[in-house]
Amino acid sequence: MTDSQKIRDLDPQETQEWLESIESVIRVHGAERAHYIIERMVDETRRAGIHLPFSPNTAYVNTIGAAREAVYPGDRSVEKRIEAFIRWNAMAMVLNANKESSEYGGHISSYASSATLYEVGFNHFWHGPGDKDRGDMIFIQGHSSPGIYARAYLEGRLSEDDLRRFRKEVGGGLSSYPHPWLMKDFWQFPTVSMGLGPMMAIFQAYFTRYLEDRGLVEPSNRKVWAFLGDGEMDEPESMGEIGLPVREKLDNLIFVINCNLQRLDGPVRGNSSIVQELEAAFQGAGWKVIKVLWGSNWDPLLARDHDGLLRKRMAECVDGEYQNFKSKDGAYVREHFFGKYPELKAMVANMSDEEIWQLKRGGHDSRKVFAAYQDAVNTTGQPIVILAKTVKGYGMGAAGEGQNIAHQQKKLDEDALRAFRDRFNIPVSDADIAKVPFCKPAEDSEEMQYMMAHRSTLGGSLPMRITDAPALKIPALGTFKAQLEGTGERQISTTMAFVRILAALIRDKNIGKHIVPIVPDEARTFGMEGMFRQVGIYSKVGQLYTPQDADQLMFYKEDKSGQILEMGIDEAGSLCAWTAAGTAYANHGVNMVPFYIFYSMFGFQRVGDFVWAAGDMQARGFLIGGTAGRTTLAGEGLQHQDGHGLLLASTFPNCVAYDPTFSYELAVIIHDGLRRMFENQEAVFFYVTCMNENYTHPAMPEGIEDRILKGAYLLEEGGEGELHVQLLGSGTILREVIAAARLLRSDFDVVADIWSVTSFNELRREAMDVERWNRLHPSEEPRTSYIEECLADRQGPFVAATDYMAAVPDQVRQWVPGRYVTLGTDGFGRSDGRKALREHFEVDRHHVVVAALKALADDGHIDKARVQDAITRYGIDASKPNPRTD
Ligand SMILES: Cc1ncc(C[n+]2csc(CCOP(=O)(O)OP(=O)(O)O)c2C)c(N)n1
Ligand SMILES: [Mg+2]
Repeated sequence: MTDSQKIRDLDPQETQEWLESIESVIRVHGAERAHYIIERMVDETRRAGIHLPFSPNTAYVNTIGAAREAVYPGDRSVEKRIEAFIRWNAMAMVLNANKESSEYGGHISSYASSATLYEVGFNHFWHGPGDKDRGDMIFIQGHSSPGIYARAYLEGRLSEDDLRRFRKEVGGGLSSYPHPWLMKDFWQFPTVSMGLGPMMAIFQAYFTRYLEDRGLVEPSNRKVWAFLGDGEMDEPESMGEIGLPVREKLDNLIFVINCNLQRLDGPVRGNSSIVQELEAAFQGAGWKVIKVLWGSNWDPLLARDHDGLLRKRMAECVDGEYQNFKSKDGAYVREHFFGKYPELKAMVANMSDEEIWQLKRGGHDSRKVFAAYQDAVNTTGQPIVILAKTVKGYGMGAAGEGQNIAHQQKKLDEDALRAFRDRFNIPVSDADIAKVPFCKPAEDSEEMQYMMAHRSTLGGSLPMRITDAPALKIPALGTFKAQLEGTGERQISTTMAFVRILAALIRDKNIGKHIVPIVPDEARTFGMEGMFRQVGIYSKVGQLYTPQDADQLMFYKEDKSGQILEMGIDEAGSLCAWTAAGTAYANHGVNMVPFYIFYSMFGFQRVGDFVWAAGDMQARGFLIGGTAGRTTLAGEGLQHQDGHGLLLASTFPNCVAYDPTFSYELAVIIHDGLRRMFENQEAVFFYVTCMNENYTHPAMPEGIEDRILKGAYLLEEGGEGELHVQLLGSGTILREVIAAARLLRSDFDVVADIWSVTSFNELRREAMDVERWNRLHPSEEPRTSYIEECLADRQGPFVAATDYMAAVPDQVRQWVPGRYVTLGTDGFGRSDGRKALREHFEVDRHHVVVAALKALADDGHIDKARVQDAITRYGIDASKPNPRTD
């Protein structure tokens, strides 16, 4: 109910006079004038000190009234026939898969509710990649994929055989949902994890503007369309970013929310109205909201609604009731919708129950949908959301329409199938119906000709993923000379080294402009503020103010052609911007090189599902886990200190992760990432840790690049001696390991070889691949993994220490040829100095020495008393709390 309906009308006659006045203004001077007068009146009232509550809602009717509707340019009856075939085939795919085995699943009711929303787009709006640019970017509701496949089948892109392989993806069937990883030439955007689609779509639109404003692609009329579920809008990610497209005036972004009023379990908002709720939120944020609620056959009734009673009934009826109506029949709607008021019952007295039943929701009426889309594509200066009211399971009859079980319905009995066939007039005989055959109009039929002609006019089929972007010319490793040569006495952090590498890349004449530095309000944390001035922060409008620090060399410079994406405190948004940049090769035909640097703790852990989607999309680029490590980031404490980012990284199949110690390792790794991702165009992305601990960096030893990349190399040979250990270290803890080697030699006469392990993750992957090959080729000469090759002739025991959970070095346990002891930082972090933290987590030099001696004792090389000696000598408190549980 709107606020005005809640206030009692004290003088109906006076109200009537005011209403007649405004009606006459509309008639004589038009809507704009009427709007002006109303705004003036509201303004005057507020100036008089009267509180007028703000209402972002409009009446519960179509935003575009019948009189303002665009003329429909197509042949609706032919389109209806095409849509009917697609509906049938989409349903048949799911039924056929489940006839074979209920293992396959699949959804019928989501596409059934949204078919018209897609078909109007396909027939009249969406530009394909054959046009002058790469066409529109469509985010499809994941569960509606059968409808998209069914259209591709009609268009001849997929065969009947393909449709029969829906969800049988092993060996190359049609993927359950939009997954570019599994259908590389087809899907562009993975959407099925609810809530990711809306945000990713926003950042696609945003990044398109970035590319245009920086002159990397031609300005175009390309739109990003995101089809979303009304239930999906409950995800915090769905609405969390709706301010940005308004600020950025993204009129290339159109949300279409399929308001079928249901989600998986039942109604989205049984007791209120999801449409009105979404309208208020989007309107309040500054979007243009277009409601498409009622089909054309409601128009005559609305035209007769002089006293507003029908509109009142429409607004007061809650979604639970609307859903229930559609699960019943015309007589029920007459009784329970119109019947609430005698005047309304009288209004439909001359309509049959069947006619009442035929009163459609707006999202099923192509004319209404067309009018909304037309208005949307012509809107400038703001993003648009279309709220389309539909029926979940539309056309499924008693088997699903408006039923709470609709979402999960994967089977239709023969009666339901016959009813579906009759409703959509599909040419399948009674004899064949149980087989649920796929069917297609003849190639020369009016339907096929019409459909193909429309697609051809619009630039061909979509969705389509195209990967023909030219490779980038990567500079030689020597570009990072300063990092390779070491720092001498000067102490720097790997973060500083990274920033210098980034600066060198930005200066490179070939790839400089392709670099996209991304920060979530953290540039100063990582010492990147110099770049503000150097390359500027991207802003659509430039800089409309004098920055506070304008007189300084490194002032805060916002610029239309700025290169840095400063996303504010928004890790999810930054990740989406990174994904958009990292997939520009496919969506824009240009390779962009995003570097997103963040507090490593707020990376995979916080936005892991977005990273998963980026992996699916084969985004290329660098994720830089800044201030990484649980004891290296000293002062920030439990919520900041990351001891598991690398383990999480290992769960992403195409994420290549490194934990370097020295600046030359970092340079070699970044250079190789550039080469693999942007020269060879491999489907991987890099995660690299960077630390803020300052120390000196040696020059790169000769000829070890390859070993750095494989994950480990011998940093220092211990030399001759009776007692030997192998020490493995990574990240900054490698430096504790080096110090431990000195102590072992000086205090215990033990010789240690020191290994710098740049990536336990990569070592494990390679070893697993080799092991798999050997398992499957038992009669051939077995291969040796790289880690085995490194350690084979080395005299153990072996001790590894990192700034991450022990599970990180544990990854290679099965290939270590001897006793293997791992030290890590298991347990919640806490704030303190690095020394205290390393002592607490038992990864400092003393604990490495103790671990090495204990391993030697367990192997029978020394007496246990020597281990006790070390514990005493270094003042280790053996009764201290266990850091894992403390
Ligand atoms: C993050 C996430 N949580 C849960 C699901 C499981 N799920 C799939 S569809 C669905 C209901 C979708 O409802 P709605 O968004 O209204 O779409 P509709 O099918 O009604 O169009 C749910 C809960 C999911 N895919 N992703
Ligand atoms: Mg829904």
